[in-house]
Amino acid sequence: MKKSIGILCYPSVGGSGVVATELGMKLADRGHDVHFITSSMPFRLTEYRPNITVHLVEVNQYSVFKYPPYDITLASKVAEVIDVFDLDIIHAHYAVPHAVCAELGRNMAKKKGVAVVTTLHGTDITVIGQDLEMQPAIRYGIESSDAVTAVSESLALETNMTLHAEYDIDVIANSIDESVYYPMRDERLKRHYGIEPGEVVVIHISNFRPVKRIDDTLVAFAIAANNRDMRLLLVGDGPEMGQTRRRAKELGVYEKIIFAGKQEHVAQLLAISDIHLLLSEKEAFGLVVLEAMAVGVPSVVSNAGGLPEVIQDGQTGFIVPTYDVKAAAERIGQLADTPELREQMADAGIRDTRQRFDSNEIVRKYEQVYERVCARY
Ligand code: GMT
Repeated sequence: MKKSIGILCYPSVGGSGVVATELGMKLADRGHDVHFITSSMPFRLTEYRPNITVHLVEVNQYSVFKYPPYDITLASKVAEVIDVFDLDIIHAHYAVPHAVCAELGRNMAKKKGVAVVTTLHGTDITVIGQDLEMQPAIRYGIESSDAVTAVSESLALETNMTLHAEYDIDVIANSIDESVYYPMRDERLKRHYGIEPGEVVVIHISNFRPVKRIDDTLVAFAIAANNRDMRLLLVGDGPEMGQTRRRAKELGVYEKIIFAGKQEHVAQLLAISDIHLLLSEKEAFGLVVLEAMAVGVPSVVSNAGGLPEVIQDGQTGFIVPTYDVKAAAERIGQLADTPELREQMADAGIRDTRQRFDSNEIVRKYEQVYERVCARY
């Protein structure tokens, strides 16, 4: 049955915002009324759909406020949107503050019987959840939700371990927009970046936060690139970027690196790449690994969090022990030296994306959760 769904998410670049926005667009395509309640326009919301409305949360900067009350303003907005648009469900992406604000908002609303679904994305548990001061808020958000989903089995397990709980969590994997991420190559763009024919391009895309272990990426690349014609394409920006540049110089690989900066359209950059590298310390799912797979770029990933649920070791990419830069370098070298292996893994990855991560199938799983929770009211 068609529903009116409020989606709370971080609108800017970041996996959880991307997943929430793409889910909202798919739900709208399937006839649901979707209301994004967020601080700015979700950046992946690029096409007009009549049944999507964006409600912006504007925080007043009164001088009495030392800290602008974003969370309270968001909760008030949730209540307003519930009442004005007769919402059935609030779907909060990321435990804090969104799950907590969803609960506060539905309590403030005049309309009763609105269900709350919370999706855990990763750092809300694996990083923020480690902060004992935040745990009561995260627990409250989870326990007051009618259903909780996590993007991988690993994250569901870690949630229960971190919070010493036995929550019943539905695991629903991430998916990608198949009209954006599909098998493609782009030789012209290679020329733009000065990539010579025969050079193997290794790509890393992230928000350059400590959890991504950029140093391991640089060291693994430096080992593999010794005596090989290779370039490292770094996409994204974040707190570790300064250190990344310094370290690249120290390791003598600076000249081999293309710093592409923060980019919203990474499919085109994947299309000029041969190997994708993600050696995070923690990674609940690794949406970018799925994006690479869909474009036909095999990944070398660390054995962290949900990454082994996305990559099938030796089939669609390689999994190496977390922090083991030598093992990562060996796998990068193996892929660089064997184009047939890259091609074989690319084909297997494209097939696997279609089989296990079909976006329609994944949206249907969320719809089943919505049906289940709405039946309670
Ligand atoms: O660190 C990031 O990559 C951003 C972060 C976020 O919260 O937006 O991504 C998390 O959610 C993504 C979407 O579900 C997952 O694919 C990422 O694995 C997860 N990041 C981490 O767990 C570090």
